[in-house]
Amino acid sequence: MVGRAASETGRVTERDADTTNTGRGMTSFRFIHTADVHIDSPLIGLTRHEGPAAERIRSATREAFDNLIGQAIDEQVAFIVIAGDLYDGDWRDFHTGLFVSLQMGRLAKAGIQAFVLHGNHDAESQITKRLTLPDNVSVFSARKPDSFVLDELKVALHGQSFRQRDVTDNLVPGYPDPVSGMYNIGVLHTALGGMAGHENYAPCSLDDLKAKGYDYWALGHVHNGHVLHENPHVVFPGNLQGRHIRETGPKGAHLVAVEDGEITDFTTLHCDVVRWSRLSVPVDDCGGPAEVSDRIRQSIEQAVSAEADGRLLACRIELTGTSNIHGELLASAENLMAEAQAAALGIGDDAAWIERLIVSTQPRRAPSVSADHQDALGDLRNMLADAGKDEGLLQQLASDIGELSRRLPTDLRTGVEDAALKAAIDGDYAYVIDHVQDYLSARLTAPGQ
Ligand SMILES: [Mn+2]
Repeated sequence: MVGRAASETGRVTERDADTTNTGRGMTSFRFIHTADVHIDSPLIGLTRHEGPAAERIRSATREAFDNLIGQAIDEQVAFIVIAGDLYDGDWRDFHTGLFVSLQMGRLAKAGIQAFVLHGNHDAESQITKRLTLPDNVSVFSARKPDSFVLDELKVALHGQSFRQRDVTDNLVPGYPDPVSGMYNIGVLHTALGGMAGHENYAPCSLDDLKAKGYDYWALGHVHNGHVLHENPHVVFPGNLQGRHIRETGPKGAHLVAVEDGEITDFTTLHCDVVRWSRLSVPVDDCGGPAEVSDRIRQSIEQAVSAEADGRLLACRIELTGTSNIHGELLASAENLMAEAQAAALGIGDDAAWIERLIVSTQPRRAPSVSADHQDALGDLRNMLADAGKDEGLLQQLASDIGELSRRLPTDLRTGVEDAALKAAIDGDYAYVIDHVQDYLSARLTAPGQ
């Protein structure tokens, strides 16, 4: 079966010397490459939501992994590779580890090996609780680059787990030379040269990877799937299950078929049980909120049939366009959100769930307001305009908001899309005050106010 190259089956270099130069053997096998499973990742912002859809989202990372294991068994793959961040962080209790033991046990029963590498989220220093995993699971060492050899399949896997969260060295030069006569798979958790929205851990270049002489680089860390190169293959599978609105679209793992050292089939297995989607709903020609609600409902229904493929579709709705009722929309955002939720529930069978509704329309013309209103609004505008130049106030905001935003996790800080929030985090308080002015004006001039 599998041998850790340095112990049970002799050092890689010795094996290398033993191998007569016959090239790769005539073997064929299939394996699954996955990464960034983030099991039991806490879903930020979900606490205020209830109901079956929210429950579904809470358990989604587990269900997606359960799907993956099921597909590995159905496809009778030889092994699976998990290229980092199987766990999201330290386990709250042993349930997370027990769930993984259960899934690995399913693989063991089907005669499937699993090769696990730890990334920044599940680095040695991050995980304090441990469980002994079944024998079919091999974990790459965090001390030094490690190799595992599958003799019958003529496969060698090389990798190094993260010892601590912030690995800033290029790990690739330390990885061993390819074992000749074998199919060499490099397993690495890396941000490569620094991909947008990802901490630049274990940086390396595509050229470093290509030059190593391996056949396949099973990468992890970047949550958007990319095939960066073919022959040798350099692949980020993306995460297995989207966890929030910045992780939209289908998510899954790759099924790779290799015959005589060549990839003959490379497919994507969609394992996600919840799919995230941004729905941009143009409302330019809507004369009132009822029409807007209709438009929202149509948009949800279309997206469910076009994108969800039977899964729960978690939607962020953004109302766009130039509108005669811009102020009214801003003022009734809560109501529109409830209408959107009602429309989602109306489709039935947990087909859709609304994460948020954002009013991003622009006013078509200046709102007409009474003279009294105009005076009061004028005062407010002047006050706010002065506020933007008030050093004392700006300093107060810098201290209060600055303190809050420094406490936010990096991925939240870098992922903010709301313009006012982003300005607040970036320390542009004059913009924040300006934005408050637009919002207050719209609220105060909306009908019924
Ligand atoms: Mn990572």
